[in-house]
Amino acid sequence: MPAKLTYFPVKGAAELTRYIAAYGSIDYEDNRIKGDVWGTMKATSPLGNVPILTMEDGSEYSQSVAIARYFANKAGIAGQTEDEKLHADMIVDLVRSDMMPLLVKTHFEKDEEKKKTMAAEARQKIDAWLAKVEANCVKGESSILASGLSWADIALFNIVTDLFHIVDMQLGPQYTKLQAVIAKVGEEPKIKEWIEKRPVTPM
Ligand SMILES: N[C@@H](CCC(=O)N[C@@H](CS)C(=O)NCC(=O)O)C(=O)O
Repeated sequence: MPAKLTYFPVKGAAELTRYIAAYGSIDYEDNRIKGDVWGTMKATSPLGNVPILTMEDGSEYSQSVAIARYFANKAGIAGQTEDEKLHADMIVDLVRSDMMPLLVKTHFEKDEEKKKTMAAEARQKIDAWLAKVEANCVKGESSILASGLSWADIALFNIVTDLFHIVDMQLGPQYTKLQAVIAKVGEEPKIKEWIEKRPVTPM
């Protein structure tokens, strides 16, 4: 029995793991639950939130980035050296801890005026980070790591292609290195196949 990834029926915090699993041909159960099911599961879940990874022996783990890193290690794309792993983690943390919360908070804001202000702030902050990543952090031809494709590239691809639309943002053409990274991930046959076959969801 493969490990089971439990999350809501959206891309959200689980999609990075789903991309990595697709890229690495890692077998897992993509368990998409509705809110009412979650209501009964929450109390006994490890940290009171999803995603949750349930192993064959029944043990459960939480935290989306920890789960994604586990899959990245299995797929051999966490980095080829300790220093590369640190570099990849740096980019994943930037995407997941700094960029993504700005987009998620904007998405859930109900006040339309506030939402516009939050979106503008998110665009400005994210763009400043992208400029830094473009200038300082792309070590390979079309990959963050010198050794080639890693989960850092996939994390960037995930936020640019699946979440930037929340704040009406695109990756600017001036970011030629990052454009190459995103294009490379998008051209990977297993990633393409996952995008074609995954459930269609707005987020
Ligand atoms: N830092 C955690 C955050 C997890 C989290 O906030 N999950 C949300 C969905 S994205 C959740 O479980 N919401 C329902 C709840 O808290 O009951 C992670 O990355 O896994």
